[in-house]
Amino acid sequence: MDQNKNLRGDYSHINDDYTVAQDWASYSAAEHDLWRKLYARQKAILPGYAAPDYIRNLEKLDAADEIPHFGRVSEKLHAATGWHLVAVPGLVPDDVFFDHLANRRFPVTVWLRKPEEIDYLVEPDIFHDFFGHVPMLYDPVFADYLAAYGAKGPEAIAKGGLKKLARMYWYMVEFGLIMTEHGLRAYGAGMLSSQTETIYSVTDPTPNRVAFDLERVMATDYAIDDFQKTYFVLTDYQQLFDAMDADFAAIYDRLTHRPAIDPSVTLAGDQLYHVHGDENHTITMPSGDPAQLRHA
Ligand code: HBI
Ligand code: FE
Repeated sequence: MDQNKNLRGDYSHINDDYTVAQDWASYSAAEHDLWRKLYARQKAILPGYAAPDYIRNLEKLDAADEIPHFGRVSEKLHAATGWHLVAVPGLVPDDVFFDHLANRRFPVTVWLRKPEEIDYLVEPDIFHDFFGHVPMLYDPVFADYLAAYGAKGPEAIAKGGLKKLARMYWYMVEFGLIMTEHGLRAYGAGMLSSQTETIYSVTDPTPNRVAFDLERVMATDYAIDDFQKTYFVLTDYQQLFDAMDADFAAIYDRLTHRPAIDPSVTLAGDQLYHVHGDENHTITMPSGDPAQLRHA
């Protein structure tokens, strides 16, 4: 219990698996107002920057008018991809988190940020967890990937690979980009719950954009308090599911003896996407062919 002492949520009534009651009736009118404001503001910037699958699935959630009721959402979500939402007071220990994912239970924080935190907060709140993460749980391939990813938890903990496994979550669940026929799009929860990073991640020439490679992701460090210096790019979500077949223990062994890669650099072996930053959002693909990005 003391490991939760400096966390914001109320951990005094948690179950063994760190779940709590959502207590939906306890949300105030002001909190529902703030939810609507956050939702509308974020939704407005999605076209042309967020992945089309994410936008379509967000609409299915029908969560614009009030703070969502996890039980009602879980009924629809479970019918679609077998996932449930479970209410938690905030961050939970890694082993607990992985076990929830492996069993298709997505932990969603119950508290909402304060109005003065509308642009940034340190710990994930219900808006980050729900608006950022839950839509992708409707995507059958991504939903299967995330359960398979969770099942990798015990091995990572046993083999000292936790940090490497966590990088996979950070880069491919929180900050993932996908290349679509219309160009780069954001599907990661960390960008999609942030007004500024959604646009930055798709259009700014500054960060590195590296084609997804499991070992490269697991080797790459990250900072939690600023925009990412490196994003990894999928061509489809199936790549994530297929990557779960790799020998993670062998990767952990190989990486143990190597220093982490600084996200501000690229390596000779990287397949890079180059965003030119012009008004047409031209992108040079790893193959070298220029591609035209059109805003949806
Ligand atoms: N707990 N509730 C919650 N939500 C998270 O996203 C979360 C967590 N605990 C650990 C964690 N994420 C990361 O360390 C993952 O990479 C494991
Ligand atoms: Fe998150």
